[in-house]
Amino acid sequence: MADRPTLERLVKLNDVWLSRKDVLHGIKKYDVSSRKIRIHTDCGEVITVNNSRRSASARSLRNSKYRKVCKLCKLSDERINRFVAKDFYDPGITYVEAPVKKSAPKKVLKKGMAEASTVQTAPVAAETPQKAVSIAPQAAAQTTQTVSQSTQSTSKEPVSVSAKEKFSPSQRKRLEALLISDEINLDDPNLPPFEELEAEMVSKRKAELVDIYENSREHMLAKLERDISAFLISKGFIEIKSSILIPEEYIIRMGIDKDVELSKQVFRTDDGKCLRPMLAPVLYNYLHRFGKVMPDPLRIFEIGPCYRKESDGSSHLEEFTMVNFCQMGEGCTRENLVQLIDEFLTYLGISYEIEGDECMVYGATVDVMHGDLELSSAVVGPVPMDMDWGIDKPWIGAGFGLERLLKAKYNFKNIKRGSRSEFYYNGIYTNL
Ligand code: ATP
Ligand code: 9VF
Ligand code: MG
Repeated sequence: MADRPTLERLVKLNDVWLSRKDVLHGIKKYDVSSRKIRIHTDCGEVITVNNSRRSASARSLRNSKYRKVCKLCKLSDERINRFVAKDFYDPGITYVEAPVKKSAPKKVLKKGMAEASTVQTAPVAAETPQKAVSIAPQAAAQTTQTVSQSTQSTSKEPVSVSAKEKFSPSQRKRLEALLISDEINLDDPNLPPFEELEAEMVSKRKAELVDIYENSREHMLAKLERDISAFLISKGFIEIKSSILIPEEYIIRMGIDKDVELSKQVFRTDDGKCLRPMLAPVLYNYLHRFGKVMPDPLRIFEIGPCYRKESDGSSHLEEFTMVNFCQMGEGCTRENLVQLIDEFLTYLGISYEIEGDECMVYGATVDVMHGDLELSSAVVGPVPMDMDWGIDKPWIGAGFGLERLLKAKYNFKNIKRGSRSEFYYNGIYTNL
């Protein structure tokens, strides 16, 4: 028995098309991509369908049952008869028809429901210190605006059903994805019906995206990188851009042996290389090389993508952006490190607390926290590993995740909002 013919083959053989309402059309021409077929009918309609053997379109074409013939297509009797008689099929082949499954009806996902995320809370404008620069002024301004608008629009007659019943799980997911902050409480029983609320939020998000397009046109992650570079350069740090693909050997030289957790998180390529999980190895090499060239103290930094296999969702990305700044030589004290971190986070307008911690790479670390979120691990060297990198001077350094900084700044529930993504632009859901 042969497999069912593809939709593409059916279209080619039949030379006619059955609309959803079982109206028979002539096919003037059709285009095929790897996933879709676009049919141009003789009457001038253009229909795009999935190029699937199992689709409803494929099934109707195999069944040859039509309700009426399109008058505008002016189909000849011969074309219609050929379709009905199926005399183009190879009589030696029995085609398999898909058994009709009596399972639960397939859930039809509305646009964007599949990639829904979690609700966010409002940006941390209130705690922004005076010296702060704005990472993404639009996002903050828009959020504030939205809060006041939505307050007005929810002053409706109370609805008797409880909020839990009000939205189905998929409707809730869709609404959560559309929220940029906690501008709307989805448990509020006075909310309008789903369709109305969804339409209102979609139009706000569209307006915000258009506003970005007309005004700043800056991506919040890229803008943050630029702001951090400008800050560190102004503080005397030299900017580095090194390879993202690094020798796997560097991981081992960082003391991360095969049986260590971080080693299992490394994305390896098949030529003894890997995607860097951190910036430190190459920065070590720079300290060694520039240490021979530049005056003391030496200040260097790099900002760029890092990769780790992760399983925990809302604060971890597999592809994230790290800034690592470090100083070698004079003045490498804990006090100076903390002072630098304070100036850095004050400049970015992000509140923090300092905690002591331990890590397997450096031993004792100075962890920078925003609530429960680790923004950075910072270290006061020297450490024994320095020997393996040809470093014999004291150093201080800190590594911050940029997406975590955005999460803290805008109070995003999920780190994905500010990450490299096709689903979010500056925290705004893009599937509108
Ligand atoms: P965590 O314990 O939260 O997994 P970590 O201690 O493994 O983080 P470090 O190696 O100290 O992370 O990296 C320095 C900084 O880089 C972290 O403080 C964090 O801001 C950021 N970072 C690390 N891993 C990730 C990740 N998977 N996604 C986003 N940011 C990350
Ligand atoms: C602290 C975070 C080893 C002297 C070239 C710079 C640091 C930063 C730790 C980072 C890591 N270390 N993700 O080192 O600044 O390396 O684990 Si240097
Ligand atoms: Mg850490």
